[in-house]
Amino acid sequence: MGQPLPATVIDNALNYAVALAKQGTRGANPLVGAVILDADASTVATGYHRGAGTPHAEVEALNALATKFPDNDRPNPAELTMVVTLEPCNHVGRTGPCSQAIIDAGIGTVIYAVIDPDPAAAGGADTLRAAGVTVHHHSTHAGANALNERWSAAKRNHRPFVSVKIAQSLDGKIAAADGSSQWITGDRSRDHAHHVRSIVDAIVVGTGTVLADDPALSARLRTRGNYTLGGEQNTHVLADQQPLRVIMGERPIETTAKIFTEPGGETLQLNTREPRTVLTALADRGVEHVLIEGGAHITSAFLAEGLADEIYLYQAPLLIGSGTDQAAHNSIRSLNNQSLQQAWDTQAYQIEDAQPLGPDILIRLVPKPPAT
Ligand code: AOF
Ligand code: ZN
Repeated sequence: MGQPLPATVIDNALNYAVALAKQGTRGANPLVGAVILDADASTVATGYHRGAGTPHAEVEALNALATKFPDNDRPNPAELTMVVTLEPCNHVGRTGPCSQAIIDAGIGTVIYAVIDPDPAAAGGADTLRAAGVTVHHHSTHAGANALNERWSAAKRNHRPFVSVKIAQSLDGKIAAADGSSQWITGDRSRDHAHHVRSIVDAIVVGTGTVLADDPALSARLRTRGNYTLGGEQNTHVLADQQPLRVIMGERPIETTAKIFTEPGGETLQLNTREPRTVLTALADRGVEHVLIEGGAHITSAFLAEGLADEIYLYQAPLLIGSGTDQAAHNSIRSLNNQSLQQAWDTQAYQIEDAQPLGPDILIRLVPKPPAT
């Protein structure tokens, strides 16, 4: 084995791996990037995890390595170092385990930045060491540590990762004074939203939305593939898997509602309006990723409790205005911030990505981490 790589080389490789990771889709799984370096510290292969249900970053990087070099001209794997933002997993989930794939490939050294917080997947570093791989935990990379803070917190707190969808007019309305709400955003936005439905485990709405809109809450993709969920084209679709349909709230819903009669996932009514109670109940059922689809009171309740891990904001180029009730049909209600300072302290977000969708624009936001 050669000399250990200098810390600056590892930091640079992790910078690259973090940038790659950000091209993935947030959700049930963390964002993960992997870079393979040769003995001269040159990058020979890279990979990142696109999202739950797709190969892990390490496997993508190993596949890229195998593709790049013909069998008879492959670098000695014992001299290669894999630098990865997250500890390689040790379990068979939807895929995996990465620890075994790395051992099978004969990689000599693995450097990882963050310990896997998921008890089901943890332990990869020990498995690698036991198989004779040199393993270092490089814990000081700020970018890698920040990458999945929200996902890690969700895992630690036994709750699903929470995505919130808001489709609104320029003036932040989700319906007009007469109650009409279909349609504010265009076809491309609605297709995209169906794609998001296809990658989550559950969709949550309030009884008010069911009574007002009578949604089917299924994932219906008119066009498949070519959707940008992360930074680049991400074509994975968990197509045949329909999300669980969850109604929260106590108002009775007729059995003739589309949520019960239209094809889709199982429908569950939880007689509570408390976001944490709903999330715990869903985690107990194995739900790892939920999409909150409104209405305004439900969305606001999740936002108010700091439970939105990411927001999909579909913004239409339309001014709706209001009737006599200025606050009617606002996309967000009842956050009760009394000052701008309080809003900045509790409800500040940062843009991860923005893309035009026909006449609309989709903005993906994540909570701004508290200043350190
Ligand atoms: C890795 N590399 O790129 C990712 C990891 O259901 P699975 O098979 O996709 O496993 C999901 C779990 O694996 C997830 O909760 C997290 O602990 C880990 N994610 N691990 O080695 C990756 N995405
Ligand atoms: Zn893995």
